Order: sequence, then C-alpha cells, then structure tokens
Amino acid sequence: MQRYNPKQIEPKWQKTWEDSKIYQTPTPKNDNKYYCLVMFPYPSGNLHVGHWYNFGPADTVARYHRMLGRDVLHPIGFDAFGLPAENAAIQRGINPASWTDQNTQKMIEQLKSIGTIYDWEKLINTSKKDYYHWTQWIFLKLYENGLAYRKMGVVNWCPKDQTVLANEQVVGDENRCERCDTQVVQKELEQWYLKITDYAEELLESLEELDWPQRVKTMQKNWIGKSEGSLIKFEVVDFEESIEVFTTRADTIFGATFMVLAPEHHLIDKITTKDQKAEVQSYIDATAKRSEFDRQADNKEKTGVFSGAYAINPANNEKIPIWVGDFVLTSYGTGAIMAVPAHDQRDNDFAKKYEIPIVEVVESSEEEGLYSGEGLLINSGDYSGRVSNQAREDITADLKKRKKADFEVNYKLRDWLFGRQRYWGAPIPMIHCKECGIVPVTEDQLPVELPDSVKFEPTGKSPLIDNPDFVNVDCPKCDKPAQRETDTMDTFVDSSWYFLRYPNVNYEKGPFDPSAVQQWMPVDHYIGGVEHAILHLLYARFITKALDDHASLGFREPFSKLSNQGIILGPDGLKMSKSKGNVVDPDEQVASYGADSLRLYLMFMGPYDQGGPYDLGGIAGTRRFLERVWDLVDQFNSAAVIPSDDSEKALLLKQKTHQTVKKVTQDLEKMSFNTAIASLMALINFYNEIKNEYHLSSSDPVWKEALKTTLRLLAPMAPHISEELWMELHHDRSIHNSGWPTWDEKLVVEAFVTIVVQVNGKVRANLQVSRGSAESEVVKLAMADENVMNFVGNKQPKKVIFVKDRLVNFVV
Ligand code: ANZ
Ligand code: ZN
Repeated sequence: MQRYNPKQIEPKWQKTWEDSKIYQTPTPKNDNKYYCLVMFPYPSGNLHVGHWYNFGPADTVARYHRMLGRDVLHPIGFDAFGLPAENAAIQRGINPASWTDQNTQKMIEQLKSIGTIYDWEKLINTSKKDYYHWTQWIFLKLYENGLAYRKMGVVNWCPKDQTVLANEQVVGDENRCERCDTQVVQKELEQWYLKITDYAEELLESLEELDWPQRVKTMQKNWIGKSEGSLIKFEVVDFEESIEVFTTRADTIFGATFMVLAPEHHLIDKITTKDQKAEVQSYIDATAKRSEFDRQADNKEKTGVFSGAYAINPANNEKIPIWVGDFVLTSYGTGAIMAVPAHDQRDNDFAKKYEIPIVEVVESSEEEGLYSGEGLLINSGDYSGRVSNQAREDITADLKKRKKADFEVNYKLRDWLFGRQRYWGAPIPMIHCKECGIVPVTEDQLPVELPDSVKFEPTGKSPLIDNPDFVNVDCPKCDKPAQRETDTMDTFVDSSWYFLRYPNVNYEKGPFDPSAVQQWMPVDHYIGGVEHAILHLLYARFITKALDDHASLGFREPFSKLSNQGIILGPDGLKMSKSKGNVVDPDEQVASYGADSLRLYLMFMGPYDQGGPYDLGGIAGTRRFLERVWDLVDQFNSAAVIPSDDSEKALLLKQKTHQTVKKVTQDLEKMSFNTAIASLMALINFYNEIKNEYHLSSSDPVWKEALKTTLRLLAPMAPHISEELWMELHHDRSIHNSGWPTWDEKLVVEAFVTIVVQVNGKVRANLQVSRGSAESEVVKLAMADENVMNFVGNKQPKKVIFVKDRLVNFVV
C-alpha cells in the first residue's frame, strides 16, 4: 500500500460517488425518511471555514443516518437574491446575475471538495425564474387571502443600502442594519407588508412542540412579545369621547393620576383647549422629527405638554389631566396610557418633572426606590387589602360589567415589511392602475421576469422604475395603460419556503409537489447558524402555516429539530475578518491536509455548538490520527503471521471495539462529534498497544472484524479515507452502503474497573482490577502499592472498608 495521500484519494472517490450516483435521493419508504437540511448559503464568492463548520458536520449527521438505513434527503442550494450579492456586484461594476453565476460555479466545486452527499439534481437557486415564479405565486396566494397589504407607516431605512428594512433586520441597541451595520433611520413611507401578526399566538404556542435549542425558542418568544392585560376606557370630561388604554397593571388604576396620549393620537385635535393649542401643535411638530427608537430609549428625558383636557378615572371617578407625550408610541396598544407615577418609572419621571400627584397603591416590600412589583393594594377603595395580581382580574372584571373595560392580549410582533427598493430580488407581481387601484398579476402571467438591462445602483428608489419596458403594462382588469409595482421582495421571502422545493425541484404546477412534500416534510433536522434565530426561522414558520391554511400544505411546523453550530474564530481568538488578517482559507487547508482532516478537525476542536479559535496545529493532529488509521490497516494487510491463540486478549479486543461502537453511536445522536472522535482515537491507540501481544494478522478474523467496524464508525466523519481503506480490506461495495455497526451489550460491560484506594479517607492510589474481584484479592493488590504502603505503614489496619468494583479504604 502507498502512503496516505488525500490529494489522490479524495478527488478519486468524489468522482466515483458522483458517477455511480450512490447518493441519489431515494424514494422514502414509510416512516423511514430523514430530511437533513443545512441553511443554504448566499453565493458570496468563497466558502469560508464557517461554512465548512456548518456543512461538514451536517453532512456527517446525514451520512450517519444514511448508514443507519434511513432514506436520507440532504440537499443544497443558493440563497442567491439579495443585498449581499447585489452590493458585491456593484462594487465590482458587474451585473448581480453574472456575479451570482460565477460564484455559484466556484462554490459548487468547493462544496464537492468537502465530500458531501448532496444530490446535485436537487440544486436550488432562488434567483432563477423557475424558482422565483413560485415565490411570486406564494405572494399572490397571501394577497388573495388578505395576508399581504400596502400601508403608510414609519419604516426603518438603511441610508447605505438605500432601502427599507424589516424590524427583524434592525439589530442591537444601536439599531444597525443587519447587512451593512449602518445606523438605521426612520421614515414615513407606503410599503408592502405580510400579516405575520395574524399568526402571533400560534407562532408562540407551537414553539413548545419543537425540539429546538432553548435560547432560540426564548428569542422567538421575546420577539413575539405576548402581553396579557386590560383595555380600559376613560371618559373625556365635556366630550362624548373616551380614551382607551392598554395596561398590564389594572390593579394600579387607583394610582392613575394622569393620562398620556401619543402625539399622533386621533383625539388630540378635538380635545385640546384653545389656550393649549399652540403649545401642543409645536410639540407634535417637534416629535415628528424624532425616531421611534429615540422616543423609546430609557435614558432620554421624558417630555410632554398638557392638553388642557381632563378624563374621569373609572375606578374612583376622579378628574385627571390628559397630557401629550412622545414616550407613548402610537404603534403599541392603543397609543394612550393611564399613568401610574408611583409604580412606573417613566410615569414617575414625568410626574416629578411636571409636578403631578403621585399616589401609592401597592404596598412596597422594598425599603426605598420606586416599587413596581406585586403586593397588597392600598388606597384602592374596596380593593385595598387584596393581592395585586388577583386585584388585576377583579378590577377588570368589575369594570367590564360597567362596559368600561375588557381583558386584552397584545403582541410586540409587527407585520413583516418585505418590499425593497432594490434590483436584485423577485419583482412583486402587482400592477397599479389609475382606474382599478392595485391589481394582482394573474397566475398565468407568472413569472414577472426581472429585466437584465437595468442600472442597479441604489438611489433610494427601485431601479426598476427607470425601465419602461418593465414598468408599462396593461391593467389586467380594465386593459388601460398601467404600471407595474417596482419594489422587489426581500430575500427572506425566498428563503421562507425553499425547504418545500427540495423534495421535487422540477415540479411545474406549484411551489411544492404535494405528494413529495408529504413524503419528506417536515425537516427532521435543520442545522445552521444562530444568527437566524428570529428572522429566517420565524418567517419560515409563518409561511408554512399560511400555506397550510391556503394551499393545503398538510403540516404547520417546518423544522422538527434545530441545531446551531458555534462560531469559528481566527487562530488569535478574534472574529475572522479580512482586515484583521486572521482568516483561515479552507481551500488551503484542504490542499495541505485533505478534506477528511479538515472535516475531522472542525468536529474535534470542541463542542459543536460552541465553536472556538481555529488552531493551525490542531488540524495537523487530526491528520496524524488518520495516518495512524492508515498505517494500521496497511500493517494488517501485509501481516501474514499466524494468528495469536489467546482468547482472553481476543475478548478484550472485541470488548474495546464494541464499547467504542456504543459510545460513537450515542455521541453522533447528540452531535457530540468531539467526544466521538476522541473515543476513536483512544481505540486506535489501544489497537497499537495490543498488536504486539496479540498479533496483527490478516488471517485473524477478530482483527479483521475490529478494523472493519472502526472504519465504518469513521465513515460519516472522514468519508474518503474510510472508503479507501475499506476497499483495501477487499470489499467491492462502498463502505457508505455497508450499514452502521451494532454492539453487543454483553461485550460493552467493562471487563476491568478502576478501584479507588484510600487510607483514612484520602485517595492514595487507583487500581485496575477485573470486574467483580473479591475483597481479599483487591486488598492484596492495594497493599502491594508503594504509595499505599507508605501511608499504612507496617501496622495492621484497624478496619478495611470495601465497596465492590469501586473502593477500598484502610483505616489506620
Ligand atoms: C399602567 C401601568 C402601571 C403600567 C404600572 C405599567 C406599570 P408591556 O408589558 O410591554 O405590554 N404602555 C401601554 N401602551 C403603551 C404605548 N403605546 N407606549 C408606551 N407605553 C405603553 O407594557 C404594557 C405597559 O406599557 C402598560 O401598562 C402601559 O403602562 C405601557 F405600574 O399601564 B402600564
Ligand atoms: Zn385598471
């Protein structure tokens, strides 16, 4: 046998596998399907080590399930539309379409070099007509069912990308663009929205049934932001009007000493007194210049103006002043609040500043400071003495009898703003007609094709506006000249349904093939980065539910199980970035060490969900390990010695192997790759130790079985070398079709145990003894230990405590 040379064997096997189509997706038999999905990449140009960290281990999971005998679907594609590709293309002065095509070609080569089992006949590219046709179809379906609409509103605007962003794309305390990190500003614009809020409750509730990391579920839960409270009506003095407020603390109503309206509130104009008009108007004008971000910030001073009007507190009939203040947002609850300065910090700041009375109504259990917790009510009429959380229900129920209140649930989740003023996306299939208003493109006119000849530099307006061939169209309703919608869809629309396309990528009657989807969905295991915890995963769940309601999908949650990989840092422990010069190029690593070594190293470097710094020495270590495996099989093949006749050693060899089968199986089940590899390393060390006493011999069936099993355990993680060595052991069928090894529980039980030897309760030695050894035998062995002898001395111990297979303690 030659020396281990991945450069030669890896491309060879990749080609053989591709030619023989061994990874072609099977038609799944009942209950035997396993849909293993990785989050598909943007065609950014180059795979980086982070991609490998996603794709390599995910491929291992898919391969492992394949060897278990499952029918596996493990596809790949490109999330090809969108800002990253468009911005990169603009920088280089080329069309995003050509840039994307160049990159996908390059990336496919790279993806192949990893040795993945992707079925290339199922490749998806979201920027191609045959895909976005169906993105547009889904949009029409949503529109038809009232789930897509246009409205005027305050929106997030990225000054660098010159487009609106969804709330989910504004990240961090400083409100930065998720794509380019520029600080986002807010603008009033008419925009397209998808009604994700219709599904708020279900999106929250069915999180329960998902096998997802808890932190992702918590992030979604907080984003949805369910808040249970009450709607309470306050009559306006001298007007036939009432102001409704949303509060989570109806129990504090006796402490509501004023009200605050958002400056946009519709009643302000009507109720403001003459004297106050000018002041109120200038306050409203000033507010218009502030963003919601700014208005909400805790550290900003609270401001407001008195409207001159009063309301009646329905709990105690007291007259309280109505103020206007911009810390109350028009977009949440009813855009008005009852202010309880004794128990709410913002209300407290406000009351102190404008000298409004502060009345405590919940007994504080704290010495000082504003109390916002639960407690017994005080100063609250008949309700005094009740516990606040009970009083909340009672007060609302009593006010409800008088038609002054009702129970209410609010969500922080807002509708999904999905139109973009950019070129590189699926055109929204809508037509604006002077006569008929907004008219949807008819289904048979899909796809609305994205034209090529467009100046796509961002200008703040959609670049499609300047393309008359695209814009001018006849109205489908009245046939008069009309204009196409020029906004395109955000790429998150493309990725919110791609997993439905893989089961049958060639389906021509709809976005998904109902029978194929029924066979494969839901995704059994979805693997990808935690950065998508809210955005992509929430959108995909929403679209799934909407399609189930309006296109008979047949299930309501797309991803049964989710795993997030950690993040790979540069060798210096910092985030990898070109500017820091700490980027590790996976192609170079493959060229120097091989794909198997890189796969193995990434899985060995630490727990998969934690990631960590890429250690340039570490990969050399996994390469050496693979060489040891290679050498062992090589020696076995060429060792024509007579097999040893030592049944005890043979048993030991079997036991160690079976123990490792069990360990690796259990570890792969929970994606604990690093510990699986560690036990394989330990097994190879053991083989190397025992081979001198129990001869490595190609005619020894015990050795042969042990090595075959080891290669099969290694196969999902290092697919090329295990295939090569498998063939060296005279097989004619791929190791990847050889099934997953099983273990015999009887052989797994340890033959040897470690016994702790103590003297007066302190550990003085560890002993390896046969399982079940008798006390007399263990004592004899312990007494022979030098260190133990030093502490026992030459006296007879007073007492010996013995716990079988565990411990012996000498009391002296
Ligand atoms: C009286 C009160 C007393 C309140 C108290 C809180 C504490 P979450 O949990 O986030 O839903 N609120 C309601 N609408 C608002 C708006 N449009 N802009 C700003 N604040 C608004 O918060 C609900 C609470 O936020 C409500 O309960 C209301 O203040 C305030 F000791 O009412 B509370
Ligand atoms: Zn018309």
